[in-house]
Amino acid sequence: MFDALTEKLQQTFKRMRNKGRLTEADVKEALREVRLALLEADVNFKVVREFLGRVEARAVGQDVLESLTPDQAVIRIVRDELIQLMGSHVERVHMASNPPTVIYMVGLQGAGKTTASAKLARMLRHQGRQPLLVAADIYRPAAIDQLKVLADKIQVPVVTEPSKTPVELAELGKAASRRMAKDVIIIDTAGRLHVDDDLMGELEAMNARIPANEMLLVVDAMTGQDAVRVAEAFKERLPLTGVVMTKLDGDARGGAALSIREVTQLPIKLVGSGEKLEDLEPFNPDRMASRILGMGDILTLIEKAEASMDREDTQALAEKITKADFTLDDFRAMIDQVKKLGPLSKVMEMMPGMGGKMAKMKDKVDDRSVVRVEAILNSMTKKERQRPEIIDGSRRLRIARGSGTTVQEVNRLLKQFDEIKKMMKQMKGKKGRMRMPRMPFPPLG
Ligand SMILES: Nc1nc2c(ncn2[C@@H]2O[C@H](COP(=O)(O)OP(=O)(O)OP(=O)(O)O)[C@@H](O)[C@H]2O)c(=O)[nH]1
Ligand SMILES: [Mg+2]
Repeated sequence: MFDALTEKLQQTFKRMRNKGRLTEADVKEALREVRLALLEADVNFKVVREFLGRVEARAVGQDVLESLTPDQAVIRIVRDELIQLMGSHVERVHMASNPPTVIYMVGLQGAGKTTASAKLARMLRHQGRQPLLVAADIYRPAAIDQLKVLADKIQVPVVTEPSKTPVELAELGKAASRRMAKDVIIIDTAGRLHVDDDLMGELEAMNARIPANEMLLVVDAMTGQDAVRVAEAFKERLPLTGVVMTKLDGDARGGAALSIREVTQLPIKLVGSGEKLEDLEPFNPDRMASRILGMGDILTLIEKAEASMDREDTQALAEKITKADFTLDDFRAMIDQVKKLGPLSKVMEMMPGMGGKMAKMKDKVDDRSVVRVEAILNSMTKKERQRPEIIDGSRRLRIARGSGTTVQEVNRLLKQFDEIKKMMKQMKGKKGRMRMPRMPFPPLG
C-alpha cells in the first residue's frame, strides 16, 4: 500500500530539493505534482482540493521561501497536513467505565469483520482485558464456525446458539459476560452485499436492545472510494464511533485511508495489515504520514519488536553482540527473532527510506531466502557454527548438499556473517553502545 504514492512524492520532493532556491512558482509546480500523485492514489477529489488549498496557503509564504531549507519546510507542511487529514492523533477503542464494554463490528460482506473481531479480541487480551465474542452472523452457514476456529486459536470464548435471532444473541452475549466475568463483548455481525434496509434495521434493533459503546465499521481498503461511500451510508443510519480499515497489506493505492476521515468525520481506529491474528494495529496518523512520505516507521517496528521478542533472549543476544563473540549460532537466533516481527517484506517497509523502493526490493528479500539461510545454518555442526573459521572447502560442499543449496550460497552467507561481525566490532568500538543509524531522508526537525 502507498508504494506508488510514496515513490511519486519522493520524486517530486527530490526535484524540488535539487533546485536550491525556490520561487513561488516552483512550490506551486511541486504541489501540482503532489495533487496528481494523490489523485492517482484514489484520494477523493474534494479532499485533494481542500488538502492542497491548506498546504498552499502555508507553503507559498515568504517565511517558507526565504527559509534556509525551503524544500524541507514544504515537506514539513505536507507532512503536518497529512497528519491532520488522517485525524491528527491515535483514536483509541474506548472502554466503558461500567463494564462490560459492548463493541459491534459492522460492515459489508467480506470486509473483514469476523477476522477483525478475533484480532481485536486478541489485542484486548494482550492489554489485560477479558473479551468474549458473539457470533451474530446467522445467515452465512460457515460464519459461526469461522469465528469459532479463530477464537480457539486465541482461547477466547464464543457465544452462539442455533435458531436465535441476532438481537437475542446480543442479549445472550451480555448475560454470558456477567456469568463468565468478561469485561468486553465483541459482536461479529452479518454482512450484506450492499447497504440495505434489512441489515440496517437489524443492527438498529440490536443496538436498541444492547447499546454499543463502540460501533466500528469495518471497511476494505482495497475498495478505495467505495469504502468511503459505504461509510457515509452506514453513518446515516447507525451511531458509528469509528472505522477499522482492513487489507492495508494489499496493493490498495491508499485513497480510502486518506479520504475517509475528512469525508465522514469518522476516525480510523484500527488497521488490519494481514490475515494473521496479530496483524491489527492502532491507526497512527503521525506514523502513517511518515510512511507515506517514505520516512519509514521505526517506532512501530520497535514496538513490534518489543512486543514479539523474548526479552531475555534479546538481552542475551545484545550482550553477545557487544562482547563481539558473536557466532553463527547467535546469527541463527537473531534470524529467529527478526522472523517473529512478521514477513521480511513488511519489516522492510517500515525501515526509513525503504518505502518507495519496496516494489523493486520485494522479490529479493522474500521469506524464501530466509528459509534457505536457515537450512544452511541447520546443516552445520554445532562446532562449525561456533567456530566458522574451520569451515573449509569440503565442509562447504557437505553443508550445501545437506541444505539443498549451493556452495556459492554457503560462501555468500559466510561472507555476510563476516561483514556483520566486523560491523558489530565497529559499533562496539564506538563507546560500546549500539546506535541507530540516522534517518537518511529527509531530516525533519
Ligand atoms: N490480506 C488481508 N486479508 C484480510 C484482512 N482482513 C481480513 N482478510 C481476509 O478477507 C477475507 C474476508 O474476511 P472476513 O473476516 O471473513 O470478512 P467478513 O466481513 O466477516 O465477511 P462476511 O462475514 O462474509 O460478511 C478473509 O479471507 C480474510 O482472511 C487483512 O487485513 N489483510
Ligand atoms: Mg463474517
